Amino acid sequence: MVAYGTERTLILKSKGWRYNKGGWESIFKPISESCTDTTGDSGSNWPGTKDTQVITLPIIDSISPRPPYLPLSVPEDLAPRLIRLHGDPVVWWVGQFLKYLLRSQEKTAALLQEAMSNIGFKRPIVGVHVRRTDKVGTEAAYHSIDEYMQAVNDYYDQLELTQPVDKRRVYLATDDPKVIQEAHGKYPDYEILADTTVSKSAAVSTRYSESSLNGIILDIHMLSMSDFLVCTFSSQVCRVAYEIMQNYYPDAADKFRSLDDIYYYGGQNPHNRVAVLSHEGHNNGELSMRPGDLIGVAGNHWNGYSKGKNLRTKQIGLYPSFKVKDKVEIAKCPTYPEAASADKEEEM
Ligand SMILES: Nc1nc2c(ncn2[C@@H]2O[C@H](COP(=O)(O)OP(=O)(O)OP(=O)(O)O)[C@@H](O)[C@H]2O)c(=O)[nH]1
Ligand SMILES: [Mg+2]
Repeated sequence: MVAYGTERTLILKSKGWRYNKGGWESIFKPISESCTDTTGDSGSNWPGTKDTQVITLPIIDSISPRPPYLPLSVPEDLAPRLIRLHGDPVVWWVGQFLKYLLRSQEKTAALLQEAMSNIGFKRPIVGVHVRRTDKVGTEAAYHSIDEYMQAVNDYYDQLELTQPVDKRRVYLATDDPKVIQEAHGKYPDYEILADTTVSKSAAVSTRYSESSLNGIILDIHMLSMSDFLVCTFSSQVCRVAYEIMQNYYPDAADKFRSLDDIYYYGGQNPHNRVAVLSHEGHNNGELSMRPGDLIGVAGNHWNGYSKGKNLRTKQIGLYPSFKVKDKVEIAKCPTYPEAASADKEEEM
């Protein structure tokens, strides 16, 4: 996104990465075929100047100063159409970058193809991601398999109102193989597709190996190909599947149920909502607001209430989720007219 915002070429320094020493190109197509070298006449750390040839960018959390086009922003030229057509424009926008970045090398494409047919991937299917091991108790709370399956059940109950469902099918991805065993035992009426070998290899002690990397790539692919996602958005694994999913539908903003966080982009700029209806807090821990107030997002309790901070009054509290709408952040970006005219020529 910074490359897009500054009209620069992105060079990804991925050699020696913990998940794959060989680097990005052993799995995905290179980001550029021709511009791969970071040597140049001048270089500096972000932000540099317009004339600096090579700029080194840290991870998103450390980028300072913060350019306006970092997530959750969408580019100004696309914003009006995106806001009209998509339930969460920024997720679509992030998905566009993933669509380009995650172009598989032939070997990777073959792996995905083969795994899908081997496991019998078939619709309808709900992708369930159960994140355990290092995550639970440190970065996220524990959720039982029953909570996930309740959400799966709700999805299929609703689907059955509009079409017959031959089989309630689930693709289960998890870093804990015990979850697969438990799900098979407790939910015999469901067709549960899962790969215990992949799950075993996701153990913290083996996850930084080649076969485990293939496993997580596979799981994310299957999750993204599902009709609906049930997971915890506190995990990047499910958020990235949700982002990729946006490439397969005009608007897949509502095709998920998260048991914890709302969608976020790790390291994002502040996320605000705008009050559309007023609310009186009445001293019961609820937030007071007037239409037009900006509400800083603190989370959704998924019971009709969300938590936030009224940026006008500084009050923090719960408010009925339906009384606000998302504030879509819009950033000025280059519009790449030369790319649009190249498209036209191709069409002719
Ligand atoms: N195969 C597989 N591996 C998983 C799954 N969930 C988690 N993992 C493993 O756990 C790792 C989690 O990634 P981290 O390195 O912690 O990356 P992160 O971006 O912090 O992701 P989260 O911790 O999930 O938010 C993945 O890369 C996998 O190795 C899963 O459903 N299937
Ligand atoms: Mg992690």
